[in-house]
Amino acid sequence: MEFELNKTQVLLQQLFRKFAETEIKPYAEEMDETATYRRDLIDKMKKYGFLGTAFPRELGGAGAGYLGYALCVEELSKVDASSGLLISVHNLGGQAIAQFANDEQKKKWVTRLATGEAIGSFGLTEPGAGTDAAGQQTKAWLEGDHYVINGSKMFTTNAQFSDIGIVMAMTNKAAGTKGISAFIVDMHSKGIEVGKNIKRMGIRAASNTEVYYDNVIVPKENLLGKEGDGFKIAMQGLDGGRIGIAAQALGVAEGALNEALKYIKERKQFGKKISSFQNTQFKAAEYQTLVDAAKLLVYRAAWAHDNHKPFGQFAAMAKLYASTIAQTVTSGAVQFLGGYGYQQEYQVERMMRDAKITEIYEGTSEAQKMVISGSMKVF
Ligand code: COS
Repeated sequence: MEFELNKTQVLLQQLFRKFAETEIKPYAEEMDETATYRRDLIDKMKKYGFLGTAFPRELGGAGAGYLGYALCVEELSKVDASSGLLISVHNLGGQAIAQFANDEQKKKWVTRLATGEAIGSFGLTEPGAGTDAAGQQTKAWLEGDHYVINGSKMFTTNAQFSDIGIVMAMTNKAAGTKGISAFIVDMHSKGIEVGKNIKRMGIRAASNTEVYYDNVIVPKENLLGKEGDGFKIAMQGLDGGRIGIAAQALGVAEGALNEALKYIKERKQFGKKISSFQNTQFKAAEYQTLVDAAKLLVYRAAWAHDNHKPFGQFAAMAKLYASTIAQTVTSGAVQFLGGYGYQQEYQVERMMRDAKITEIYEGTSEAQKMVISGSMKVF
């Protein structure tokens, strides 16, 4: 059993960390405050190939697998959860397409996602279909050589930047989950309207909006798999996506702990550095243990993915646990900083707000428990 990253992974980790510290961190507070993601940062991440970390080399990606991708999301999320999310949802949409695309579709769509030329998104959630993802109201029907998509999707991350999306729609309502189909959609198509960025508690710099599909014409050849494969494509996509969100939660927790550790070594009370109090040391020890346990779960899920082993349950466990400890650690970091921790100027306040969403999106903690218990094959 190997508990260490290999040389390439260590180099990648260093690259992601340096980029996060020098390019993203200086803007994290401003992007949170203005609720706007900087386009120049997206361009830089494209240039460095971050968007293609997990995509295979033959399609134009970096070929670093899900472990490389988890390292990317983790390192960026240490300084800014919205940056980690951008990469993660691009990968969620792109990999769901890559996994089920035929050769033509790979050539036409996946290579653009793998090189970062195009930004990806994932359209499943609707105003009335959240945890019950099967309750799709968006419809698609075939008319000659094309499908027509009509409906709306809620909370679409990357919507304002997205060029290529995977969109799920009902093609046969009577067939339930087997009546849902998945389409590759050019997000600049006529009839697509991207709503306003939704005001929210955390990940404020991210683009996350409702998207309306008003009789959007999609060529027949953009159907992924067969009609009716959409639910399974979405669920398998989310199995992989959850590794990204788990890595994001882990990164946020580590980022908050790093900030707190810096602070306690400087802050003095009762004539001593507060790091010298055993209460502080014991709390730090608890948080470090939680972070390390989450890291093992996240890396195990990524490793299982990369080694073609069943990974859905591992991904759900990693997301459930990492998102839970992210609440404890970010809240504890704010507590370490006391009144300063509650101020916007110190980053732990943003990190505590950012952590909450990791218990909600790409499946709530309750949905993760459904996946985990379902895989236990005893209920
Ligand atoms: N991979 C492949 N197939 C899967 C699957 C997976 N991970 N999960 C479910 N399926 C298949 C099942 O095998 C079943 O197929 P059969 O009918 O052939 O047996 C079918 O899909 C329906 O599965 P199930 O009955 O378990 O579906 P439910 O409607 O009960 O949904 C949950 C189960 C709640 C776990 C699922 O809807 C879910 O994950 N919800 C959360 C959605 C989410 O993460 N949303 C955020 C999206 S971000 S935009």
